Formats: sequence, C-alpha cells, structure tokens
Amino acid sequence: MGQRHHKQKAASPPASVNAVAVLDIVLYPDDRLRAKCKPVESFDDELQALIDDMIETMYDAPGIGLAAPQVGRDLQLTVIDTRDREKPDPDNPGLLVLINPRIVEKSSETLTWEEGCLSIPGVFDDVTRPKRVVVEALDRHGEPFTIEGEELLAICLQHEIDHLKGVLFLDYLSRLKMRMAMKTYKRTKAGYLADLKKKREEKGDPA
Ligand code: K1U
Ligand code: ZN
Repeated sequence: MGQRHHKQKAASPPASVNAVAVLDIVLYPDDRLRAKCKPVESFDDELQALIDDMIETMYDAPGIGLAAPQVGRDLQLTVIDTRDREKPDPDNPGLLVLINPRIVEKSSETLTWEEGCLSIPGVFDDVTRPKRVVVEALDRHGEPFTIEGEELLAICLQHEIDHLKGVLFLDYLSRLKMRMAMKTYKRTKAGYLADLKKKREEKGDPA
C-alpha cells in the first residue's frame, strides 16, 4: 500500500486512532493503474478507513474523483465530488462513494470534455463519451443505489469506472495526440515530483 501522510488537526484523537490520511497517488506508467480491480466483498473498518483516506486525498489533490488503483489498491472503489464551490447546484449529488459500480445505461448523445487525471499530472485532452449514464453501485455500507449523471458527473463516472478496469483517458487519444501528451508529461512529471517533495518538507513529512 502507498505511504500515508497524516494531517494534523486541533483536538483530534492520537494519530494511531482513526486519523485520516492523504495517500500517495500512483503515477503513470505504474502497472497498478492497469489492474482489473477485484469486487469489494467486506465492508469492514479497514474499508471504511480506506474510503475516508481516499476522500481526503481527492480533496487535497484537488480532484473531482479518485479510484482505488490510483492509491495502489486493486479494489472496485471510487469516490467522486463534482460540486463547484463557486456555483452551487441543487441537482448535484455531492460526495459519492461507489463500490462495485457498473454502468447500466448510456445515452447515444455524446459530449467532448477536456479530461485530466491525477495519475498523469499536467496532461489534459479531449475525450468524447456518452453525455448521460446510469450507474448501479453499493454505498460504503454495502447498500445498493442507482445514480444518474449528466455532463461532468457522467464524464467523471465513466473516467473513474474506467480506472477500475485498468483503462486511462490516454487510451482514447490518437497516436499523434498520445505522442504530444507524453512529451508534455515528461516535462510536467519532474516538476510535479519536485513540488510534492517541497510540500512534504514544509509539512515536516518524511519524503
Ligand atoms: O480520476 C482522476 O484522475 C481524477 C480526475 C477526474 C476527472 C477529471 C476530468 C474529467 C474526468 C474525470 C481529476 O479530478 S483531474 C483534476 C480536475 O479535473 C479538477 C480539479 C479541481 C477542480 C476541478 C477539476
Ligand atoms: Zn484519472
């Protein structure tokens, strides 16, 4: 499992008890991003801690989604929050925890969105996907639910569910766009790792 970086909170319990942690994000081209993830079968305390850590990691990044393989776990688990703090939308479901999710409906209408990925920092490109999807999943307690997403939520649901199958948004790019993306990534990955090291040193975390 990736290293955990504990966040200090005033009046919080000792670090060993229920401390939420920001996890290391696995970077492309790590093989763990290509795993076909296993279904979650046990909704125990260990799973609850992983979910809380993934939520913290997504908000810290910041991102609008995060899938378990991105923190080195081959489990069918993802967290999503596509809310825009500046533009509150009463129709947005807010924070979602999706376990063993599957797309049960896709619209024929498509939408092209410039996607990014926390595992491929600095690379953004257009991907065309169904504009609306319906997803069935289990919540963090193992209760089934159905979520319908349109536009950004639909795009994010598909991006995260792809992660659980070892698929990355890069896989949808033409060879030319992929070559350009890799040139950009070579430059941005080094800067990203240097910034991460500096951030950790400032926080007093080990490298
Ligand atoms: O799964 C991931 O890598 C997270 C990724 C999700 C995603 C982004 C764009 C389209 C589809 C899916 C991200 O969150 S990248 C960061 C990002 O898009 C963002 C960050 C802060 C505010 C708004 C967006
Ligand atoms: Zn991603």
